[in-house]
Amino acid sequence: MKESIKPSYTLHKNFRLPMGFPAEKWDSGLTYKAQARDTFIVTYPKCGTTWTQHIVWMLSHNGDPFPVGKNINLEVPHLEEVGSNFVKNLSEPRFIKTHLIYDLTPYNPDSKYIYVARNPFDCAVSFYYHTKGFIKHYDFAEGTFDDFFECFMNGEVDWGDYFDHLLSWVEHKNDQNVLFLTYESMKNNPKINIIAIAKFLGDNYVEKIENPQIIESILDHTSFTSMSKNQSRWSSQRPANMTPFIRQGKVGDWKSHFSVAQTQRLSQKLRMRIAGTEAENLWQIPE
Ligand code: PPS
Repeated sequence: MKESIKPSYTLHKNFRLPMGFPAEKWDSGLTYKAQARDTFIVTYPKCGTTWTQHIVWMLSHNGDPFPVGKNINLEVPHLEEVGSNFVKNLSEPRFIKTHLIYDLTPYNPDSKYIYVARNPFDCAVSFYYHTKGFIKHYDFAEGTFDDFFECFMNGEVDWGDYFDHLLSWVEHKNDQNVLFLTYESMKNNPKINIIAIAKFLGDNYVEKIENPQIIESILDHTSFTSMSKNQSRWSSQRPANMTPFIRQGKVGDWKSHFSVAQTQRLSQKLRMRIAGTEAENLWQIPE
C-alpha cells in the first residue's frame, strides 16, 4: 500500500500556517482594532473569498474591473497575512479579507462582516488543489486527494477545522452587521447576491447598482469566465503543471473526486456537526 503524504505547515502557537506565511503578521493581524467603516470578507479557505473581494472592489469603483498588472490582495488585503499596520494604513472605507473564526476576528459593532460558506465537499476538493499547487507553501505536489481528505476530516489543515469555522459564524448568521451568503447561492443567482451585498454595504452602493451598466459590468467581470483571465490579479503564480487558482468554479465537482466511503464519512460528519444549528438548511447532504 502507498504511504500517505501530508502537507507541511509552519506550526505557530495552536495554528497551522502555510510555510513562508509571516507568523509575526499573523500575530499582528489578530490585534487589529476593527473600525466602523470596515467591511470584513470572511471565509474558510476556498469558499468564495476572491470572488467576493472582486465584487466589493467593483462596487466601490463604479463597476470598473480590477486592473491587470495589480494584485487585489494589496487593496482588499488578507488581514492575517499583512498584519495590522498595513490594514490601518488603507484609506476608508476598508475592505479586508480574513479566514479567521468568529472569536478571533476583530470585532466592532459598527463594522460589517460578509461571510461566505461553501459546502464542505467542494471546499475539500478546491483546498486539495490549492495545497498541491502552492508547492513552496505546502510541499505536497505528490499528494493525492485521499491523502488530503484525511487531513481535512481531522481539521489538520491551515486555518483549522472546516466545521469549527462554519459553526462559529453560523451562530452570528442573523446579527445585524453580518451578511451570510453561500457560494452555491452566488453561483445560482449572482445578481441577487450582488444586490444583497450592495444593500448590506449601504445606500451609496445601492445607488450604484441602480445604474444598469454598473450592475451588468459587475456581473460580467466577476463571472468565472472573466475571473479566469489574467489570474495574476488574484494570486501568486503556480507551476504550469498545476491547476490554476481560479480552477473549475463548479458546484458538485466533488463527485468526481470522492469515493463512496469518503462521501459517507463526510456526510455523516456534516450531519453530526450541524445538527440543531442554522447550518442544517444550507445544503442537501449526500447519502
Ligand atoms: S482562497 O485561497 O481561500 O482565497 O480561495 P477562494 O477565493 O476562497 O476560493 C477559490 C475557489 O473559488 C472559485 N472561484 C469562483 N467560482 C465561481 N465564480 C467566480 N467568479 C470565482 N472566482 C473564484 C475558484 O475557482 C476556487 O474554486 P474551485 O472549486 O477550486 O474552482
